[in-house]
Amino acid sequence: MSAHFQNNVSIVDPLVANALLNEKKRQQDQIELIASENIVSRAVLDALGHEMTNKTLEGYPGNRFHGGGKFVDIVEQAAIDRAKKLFGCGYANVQPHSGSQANLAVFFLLLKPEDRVLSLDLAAGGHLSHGLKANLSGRWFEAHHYGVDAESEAINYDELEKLAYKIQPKLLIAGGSAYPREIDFERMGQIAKKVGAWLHVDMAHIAGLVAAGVHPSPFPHADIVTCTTTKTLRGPRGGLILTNNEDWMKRLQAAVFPGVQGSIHTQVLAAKAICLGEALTDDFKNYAAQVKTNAVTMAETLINRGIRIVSGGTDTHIVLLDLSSKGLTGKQAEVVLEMANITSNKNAIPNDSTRPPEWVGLRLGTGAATSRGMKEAEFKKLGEMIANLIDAEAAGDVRAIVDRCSAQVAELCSKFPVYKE
Ligand code: DSN
Repeated sequence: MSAHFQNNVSIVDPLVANALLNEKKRQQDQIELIASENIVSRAVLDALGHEMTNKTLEGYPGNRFHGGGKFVDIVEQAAIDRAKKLFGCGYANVQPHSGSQANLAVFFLLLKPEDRVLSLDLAAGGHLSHGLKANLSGRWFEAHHYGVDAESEAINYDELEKLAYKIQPKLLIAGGSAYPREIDFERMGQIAKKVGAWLHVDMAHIAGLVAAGVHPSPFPHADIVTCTTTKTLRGPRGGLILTNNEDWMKRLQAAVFPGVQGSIHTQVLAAKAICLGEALTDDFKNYAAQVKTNAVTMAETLINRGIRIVSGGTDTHIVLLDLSSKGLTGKQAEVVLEMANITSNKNAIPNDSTRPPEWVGLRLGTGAATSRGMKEAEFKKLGEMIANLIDAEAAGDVRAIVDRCSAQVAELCSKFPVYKE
């Protein structure tokens, strides 16, 4: 057998092998609080590193442009069937390479260039693929945005309705990447109908919570739903598109392929099928409920320590901190947390600066650490550590606190290990 089939990465490419090893160790040694991350099962990892990656296929199960696709057909059909069952909808396209690609396919299906869309403002928790000027969606479509209520920092549906009447969008988009509160999909569906728009829900962040029934479902209110499989759904990097509109299915397939994508990431399809199967279990329902409980615990702990939480709390896995009263930027907090091996990300908060280095928000999420088995006691501890680190950074003297928190993080990481060797 040739060396090509035998030599592993440490023989072929020590530089990459080393980075892979270090990344694995980083994941064991750090507590991951980035809200868009999670830790997939060993089974999902098996699929991602599988020989199925060698297979090139275009088209859909039973109707392909290449031969040799019968085993990929099995996994794609399983992913479709499981997605439909999990989210209670009639049609699923499981091919999008990412959430942004899924959104692009929806635009390709429903809009013409310069059509109007109305979506959540980025600083209020929206997503760049919903019409940011620097994104294709903002260049090709006329994007308008709704924000959040100045006081509650949650969506004000009466205001949104007024704006929707004024803008008359063709597509109303719900969802985003830093909105911590439950979204009233029923009300949004009513608003969309009143103004003659379609409702597109991008549930990328909360898909796992929706799957487990701990966040209301966008169905039957949404016309079309997209998500990633990555975040609370705890699967591989990739996207899904879901709908109940039978008339759209054929055009939706064409919008994904050949509309915005070429061939499928075949091994990712297998990983998607696995994660969707996992999400149908009672274990996953318990996991998702714990994700939410942990977020509430962490938010309450931080509030009790005098840190302002945007919207005063959370109904999801996201806890968004406003560090302005501490005189800190999100970046400063992100750096000091990482010194203690806690990973997070700076984020805009409502009415924040448009310049990322000046953002005063820090976004935390509970999906990944909950996958390690951490519960309320650990998230209370994490909340206290984060508050200590922020206070120390604000006081300009972090060394002792960083040392103390690093030791506590190391203890938690060894008690809640990730993958076995
Ligand atoms: N949208 C980015 C985030 O939420 O972090 C990546 O998915």
